[in-house]
Amino acid sequence: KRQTPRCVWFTGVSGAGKSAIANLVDKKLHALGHHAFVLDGDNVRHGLNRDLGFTDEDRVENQRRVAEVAKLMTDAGLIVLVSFISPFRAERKAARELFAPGEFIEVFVDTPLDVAERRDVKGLYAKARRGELPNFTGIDSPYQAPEHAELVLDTATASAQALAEQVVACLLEGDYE
Ligand code: GGZ
Repeated sequence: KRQTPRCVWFTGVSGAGKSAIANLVDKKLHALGHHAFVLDGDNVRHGLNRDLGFTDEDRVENQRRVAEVAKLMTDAGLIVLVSFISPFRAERKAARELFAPGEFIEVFVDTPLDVAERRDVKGLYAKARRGELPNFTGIDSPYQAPEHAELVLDTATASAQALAEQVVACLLEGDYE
């Protein structure tokens, strides 16, 4: 079985469900014998990018480094699952341009801001509303939704499991022909 290296780039607001879906995709890929890896804030922002915060400038640099790491990982043959808010269109485009056509799959985890804020699993939106978390995405920092994502996941109508299946099907398309 041949594995096609790919960069699957999840984007969406805080609490959209990006990491939950990325981790399910990771599990499913491993079960199918593929070698995948999740890059997210938990394993990047505490180490490689611990000098970066949430100003526009720092987010741009965060995206740039993550894209370069993802490129190295696909060069090593992996399927990389990138899970960051990545709020800026220009930086997502710059990431895409590092990869060969078809290698980069942008996945918009399309949870409306009001839904994410109502869930507020980590209480971060409430904090941001109180002014305790400056530059919070959707509150006082922009989120630019993708216009040409390969996949748009509607988290209102499908379970994380079903959405993860959809991602796996999309990214393995052609691999078993
Ligand atoms: C947005 C913030 C902020 C601010 C801390 N704005 O829901 P989470 O907690 O686990 O995911 C969010 C994460 C966003 O980091 P990213 O590296 O994905 O952002 S970006 O791609 O824009 O660089 C949230 C937490 O960090 N967090 N402060 N001000 N999210």
